[in-house]
Amino acid sequence: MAYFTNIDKIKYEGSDSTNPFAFKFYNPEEIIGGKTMEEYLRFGVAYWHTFTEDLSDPFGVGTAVRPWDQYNGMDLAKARVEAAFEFFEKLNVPYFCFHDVDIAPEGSSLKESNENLDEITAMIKDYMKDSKTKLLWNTVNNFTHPRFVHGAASSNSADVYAYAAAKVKKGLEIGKELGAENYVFWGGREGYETLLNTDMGLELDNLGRFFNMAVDYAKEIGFDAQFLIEPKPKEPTSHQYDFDVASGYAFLQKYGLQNQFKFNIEANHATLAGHTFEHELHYARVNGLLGSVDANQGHPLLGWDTDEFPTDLYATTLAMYEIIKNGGLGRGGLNFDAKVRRGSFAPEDLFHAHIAGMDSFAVGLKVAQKLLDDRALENIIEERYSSFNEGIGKDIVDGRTDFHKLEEHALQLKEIPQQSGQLERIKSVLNQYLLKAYAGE
Ligand code: XLS
Ligand code: NI
Ligand code: NI
Repeated sequence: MAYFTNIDKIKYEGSDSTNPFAFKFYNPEEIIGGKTMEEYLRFGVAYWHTFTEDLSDPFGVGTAVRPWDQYNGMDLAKARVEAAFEFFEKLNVPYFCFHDVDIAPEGSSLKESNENLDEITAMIKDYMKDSKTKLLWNTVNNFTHPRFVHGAASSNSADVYAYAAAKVKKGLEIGKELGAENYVFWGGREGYETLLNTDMGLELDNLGRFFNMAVDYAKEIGFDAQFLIEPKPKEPTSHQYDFDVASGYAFLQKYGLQNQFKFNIEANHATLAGHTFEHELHYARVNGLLGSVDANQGHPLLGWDTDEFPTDLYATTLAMYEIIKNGGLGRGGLNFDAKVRRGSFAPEDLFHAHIAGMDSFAVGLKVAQKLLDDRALENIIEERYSSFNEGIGKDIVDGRTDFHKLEEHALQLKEIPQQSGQLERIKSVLNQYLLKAYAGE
């Protein structure tokens, strides 16, 4: 059955196109920096926001009008799979991502839930045979059901901990079955509301044990996906344990997991943590830990995870700058962990939103590649740190100094030359590149 009958395959028509169902900048075959845009950007559709989400918010019920609304239970789950693969094909995306509960309803017992998952997994596997769209990553939802009220792998209840482990075990098996490139752990409710009732040390140790057991089980079943932690500082708990890349990295090192995991970085989580998107990407990159990206954006006036589709070209450019410098995303991709606004309830809006996001990252890729080709920022940075290329600077970098030697150097200094950081000039260079890209230069 077809669900989006009035929409044809979305094609690239160029920046002059007035067709709302066409890409203006995303041209999958165009070569940028030696790779096609499709290979570089590795876009993914998030099943939960696009096929499961009803667009409710804390003040109102769902508004989404979806062509699969008439179904319930397992029929609904199956209709969503059919609609999803039609959507992937029409949008021409290489990847998708899901949580267990997005694809199949929970049953009245763990066993029944697993049976539902098996049935839908088999259906998805079948659809994947005739589709180019592959699984970027899967994960499990260990946060929605009331049993996870106090967390999952950081719960105070050992039974809940075991239940959470059983769900991840199943998630790893499904990932293997569908050939997932990655497996994601987002904290969900792994955090706390108040320290007044929390044993943080025990919770963190339990989390560390949990991740180690997940690594062991993936090895046991021969599931070779890249494991990713997705940091988020708050929401739903007031303090999430994997706050940002830096705290996640400390956690991984403490529990001996730093070689087993990389990070899945979400733009809106970065800003919630008081960072920029590019800060989180950069921090992960320079530590060799940039794995994948949840491509979205927050609202500048709202302090929660609004998960908007990415349209800020400044942000996509700086993000792609990091991704190119990383040599691409490897097995990761750009997953649109983004939902249409509550007012954008029509099925067509799902297409408009993805087209907007894909075009925005295509522009970002083009501008960032040009900035790098011209070494527009690289030269500025290189020059700025040139004092470390010779003399005492070179000795410091080569590890040939100690405090005696440095004091000796400092004592003979008469004047210390300083250079301007030229922030405004650099920002205007960035604008120049963005505007040149709009002009098609
Ligand atoms: C929630 C997270 C979630 C993860 C997957 O804020 O972004 O959607 O990406 O569990
Ligand atoms: Ni996410
Ligand atoms: Ni999020």
